[in-house]
Amino acid sequence: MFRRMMLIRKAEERLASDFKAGELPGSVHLYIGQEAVAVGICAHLAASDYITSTHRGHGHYLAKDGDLFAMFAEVRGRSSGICGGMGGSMHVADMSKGIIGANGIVGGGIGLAAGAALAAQLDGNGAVAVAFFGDGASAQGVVSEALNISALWKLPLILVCENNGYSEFSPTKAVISGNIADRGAAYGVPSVAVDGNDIAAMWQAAHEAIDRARSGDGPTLIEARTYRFHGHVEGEAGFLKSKYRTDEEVDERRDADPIKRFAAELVSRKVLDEAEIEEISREIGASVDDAADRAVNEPWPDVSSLESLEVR
Ligand SMILES: Cc1ncc(C[n+]2csc(CCOP(=O)(O)OP(=O)(O)O)c2C)c(N)n1
Repeated sequence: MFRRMMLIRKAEERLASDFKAGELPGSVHLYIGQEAVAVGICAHLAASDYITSTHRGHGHYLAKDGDLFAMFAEVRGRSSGICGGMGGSMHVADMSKGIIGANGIVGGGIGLAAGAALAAQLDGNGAVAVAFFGDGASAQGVVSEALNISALWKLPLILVCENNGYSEFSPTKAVISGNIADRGAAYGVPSVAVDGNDIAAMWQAAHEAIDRARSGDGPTLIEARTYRFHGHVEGEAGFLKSKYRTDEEVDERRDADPIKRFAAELVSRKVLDEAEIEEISREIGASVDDAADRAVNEPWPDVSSLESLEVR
């Protein structure tokens, strides 16, 4: 899990620098700071399980074993991208691994995950579906609909709300009433608020929820409280007239960086020492750079491929 979190961090740091260099078409929303959520959940999932994601989807994709090179190629819009270069950053998907897709429509993945959970139930194959969504998306009506129908039909669905404190440039408290985790109770859905920067807590909450879903006991709502260290979207400083959060706030929250915390825990339990952590970081950084560099010179898609586009 530590390696997977590090992979997401390094991949996104590379995307940040490629974006800054003006090399990436379209907008890029980074997941840096939220890695423990995707990894803690996906550690329990097989390729036959489903996830749906958001506009901030690289972390979910990589946590569910999405191919690194195909992601970089996709973000660059190249034909070897995971969606043939036609989806870009906000639509990374790989059906063969149950990654039903990132989604530019806020809340757009929630109904899809409920549908995948129904399909899994009908197939009787023990698969589960996880919908990742943000605190802003929690105000979308589809959350209520998914809670209702999944509770009624005992669908193997796990709703994971990543409350990172902001919906675009609005603080959560300005747009969301009450506690998100409390909303499940109205539908009889077991719900829990978790420290989303604590990998052990995330793993445990996921274990319980996924076990419940696989046992036929229905859905769970997990509110993972976390924080994003980057902007809502890369390059936002260039168009925002004023700041919506202070540098001091971001710096303070860096103390709870999920990777730093996990590393400290591994060192204190003598699982790894500082030098080994440094080596893992270097090694993963090198493999990320290799994949990203290879994507740079990949061919653009042929326009004619638009007519036969299919997502694998
Ligand atoms: C249906 C819809 N409404 C509005 C938007 C514009 N929009 C894009 S991201 C975003 C904020 C989403 O916030 P949240 O769900 O908390 O996710 P986060 O960005 O924090 O990961 C909004 C309003 C959109 N893409 N889709």
